[in-house]
Amino acid sequence: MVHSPLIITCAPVGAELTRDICPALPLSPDEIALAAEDAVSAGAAIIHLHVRDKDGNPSQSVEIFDKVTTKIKNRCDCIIQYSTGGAVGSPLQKRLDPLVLNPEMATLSMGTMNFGAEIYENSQKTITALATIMQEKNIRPELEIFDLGMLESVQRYVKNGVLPEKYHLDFVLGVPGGMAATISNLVLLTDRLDVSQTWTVAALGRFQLPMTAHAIAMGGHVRVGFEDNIYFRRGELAESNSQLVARITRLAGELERPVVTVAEARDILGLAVTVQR
Ligand code: KMH
Ligand code: ZN
Repeated sequence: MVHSPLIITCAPVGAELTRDICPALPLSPDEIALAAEDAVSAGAAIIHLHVRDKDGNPSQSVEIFDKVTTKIKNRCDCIIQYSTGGAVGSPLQKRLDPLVLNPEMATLSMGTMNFGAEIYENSQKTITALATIMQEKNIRPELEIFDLGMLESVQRYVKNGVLPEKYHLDFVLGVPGGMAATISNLVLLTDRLDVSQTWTVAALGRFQLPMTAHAIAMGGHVRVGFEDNIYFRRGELAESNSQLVARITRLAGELERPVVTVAEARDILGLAVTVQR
């Protein structure tokens, strides 16, 4: 695991944040594209993409996803991973809609949970519908695991042929209602995995830094960005998404995990290199 290449994902926007609490939050297509370019320059290979409408509200509009995707691609090469989670309460059809644009990757949340005061619905029907369309369109899913039971259910979907045998996971830790962002939880989760599977950690708030540091040491991959954490250090807001990515790149250097190129990330994740969408 030491010396193995590290994939950094940046989640620059999310669906929950507002400018009131995060003044540097990119919202317009140009702002999101610029944030993505800066994050990629700082070391990110994957951009986990949510988009906003002209009023800054979370949106699953195909037109906006298309616009932002084009703007990002005009600025840099990276793996664009669409959110199919959207905002809590987004109807299934809206969550599916952007997949018509054939992104290289998309997220797939693996179960229903309390998400703060709300319910984030991911029934078997929802998971199967999203996974099936991704399989049909050769879109690589990233399986979002918020709790242990979600990881344990992955095997059922593999057995049914709904998910591929080799998969990539994102352990999203620290959501109120999900698994806490602790080292022992991360060890519990990763102990259940076959070494052929790849995994990332996205930890919320103040847990982002220690959990990403541990993931780097454990041989996993990491996600940072405003969607999960808006602080650079205690009491100090991050100036930008790229500031958070750059810190991971520095940490990775110290821990001898070379940060991947985008081509290497495609190779590790089994993305078709010839399909440049
Ligand atoms: N906004 C959360 C309710 C994803 O992008 O796939 C869901 C989420 C997961 O952010
Ligand atoms: Zn997301």
